[in-house]
Amino acid sequence: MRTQVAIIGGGPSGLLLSQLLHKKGIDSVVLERRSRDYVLGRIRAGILETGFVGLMREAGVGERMDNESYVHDGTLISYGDEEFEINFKEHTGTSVIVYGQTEVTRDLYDACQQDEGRVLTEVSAVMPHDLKTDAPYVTFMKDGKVVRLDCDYVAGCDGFHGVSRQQIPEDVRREYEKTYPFGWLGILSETPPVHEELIYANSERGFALCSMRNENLSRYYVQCPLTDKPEDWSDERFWEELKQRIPAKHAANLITGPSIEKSIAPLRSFVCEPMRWGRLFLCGDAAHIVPPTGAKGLNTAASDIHYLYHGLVQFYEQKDTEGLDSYSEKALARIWKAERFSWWMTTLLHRFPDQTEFDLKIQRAELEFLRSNEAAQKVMAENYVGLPY
Ligand code: RFL
Ligand code: PHB
Repeated sequence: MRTQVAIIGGGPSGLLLSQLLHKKGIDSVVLERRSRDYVLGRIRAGILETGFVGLMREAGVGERMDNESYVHDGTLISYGDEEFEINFKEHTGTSVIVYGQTEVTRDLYDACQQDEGRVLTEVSAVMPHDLKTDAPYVTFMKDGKVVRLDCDYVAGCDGFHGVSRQQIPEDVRREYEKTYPFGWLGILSETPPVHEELIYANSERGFALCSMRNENLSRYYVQCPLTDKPEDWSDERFWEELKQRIPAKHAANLITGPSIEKSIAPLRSFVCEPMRWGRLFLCGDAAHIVPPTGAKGLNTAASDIHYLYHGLVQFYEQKDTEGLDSYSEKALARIWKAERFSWWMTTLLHRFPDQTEFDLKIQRAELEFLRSNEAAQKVMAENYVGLPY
């Protein structure tokens, strides 16, 4: 088999890249080790920046998103019973939208799978080869047979646990990592959201987040110890804990119901440098992870795809490799700023096991400064809606 761009991983990064290239007449094949239903069953991000929205439209898959998403002009931040709003629209002129990763991935699968053979699911033993030559290829197993896919370039979109990053030799690859001593327990429930905007809550019992997918589907999170298991948390225990972490006036309005999904995710900051090695380009979670507090995971994946897509178009249309040559540098410059913002929001809003009384006073002072200072609010708003590509 031959294609122009072999894409390892059929999550949002890989599918978005494939669909954007397709619109420009550039061939790609996506190799995904799971089934489509498995990928669509993963409940993850919910907030999309306008940059992401623009890419979905450019890929020709923006219609359902434009009809069914919800525009959010701001967010609430609370500490104890105190709360304040950060108005994104006022400070930046832009907003974010709520449209779940599940929906993004579904729209992309529907578009990509219109082309027979562009997305191959349930493949195994995926392995890129000869990445430092002009003739790289990827081998994999499909239906019990070994297949060879020749290509010009390989996009490593296979998430944090994929094979792509490991292809960069250890003496070239540098990895920067910070783990946090807690996780997020998240639930999805078919109940109306407690408030029209998201609520990021700092409380003495730990962080909580009230988010949503639509008017009858809510997504809530509470900070929990890494040793906890979802089975330790009955729905009742979850709701009781959430109520104690958000301001009383919202707790009084909270409509509870059975959870339809419950999972715990650890929090991590991680960056791999460089993001290019020979003909391999890493994108999204394959190259970097942020804690979810700033809602940047999926959005940083999208900015990588933006840079790589433009680099590939420049190569195929003008035989110019400038965009590909500067990919790693451009992508990393934006990533590190998103890493900083996600780390900052995580530090501002969570309880850390080793926090001293002094640390707590500083955290409180920072919240009060943000509450009262327009410049600080503008900085937060600019980062939250997404820095320019
Ligand atoms: P993904 O979504 O992990 O997709 C990678 C795909 O590659 C496949 N794969 C392979 N395929 C072939 N061969 C191999 N060897 C392969 N190894 C892996 C996988 O099956 C998968 O389909 O990465 P991508 O596309 O870069 O997208 C990134 C986003 O998914 C991610 O940044 C966000 O979901 C992060 N994230 C969250 N971000 C937010 O902004 N808000 C959230 O609330 C939020 N919650 C989450 C999250 C990530 C989580 N993970 C990764 C554990 C919750 C969780 C649990
Ligand atoms: C979500 O709705 O899942 C969500 C929203 C905002 C975040 C993280 C997750 O910061």
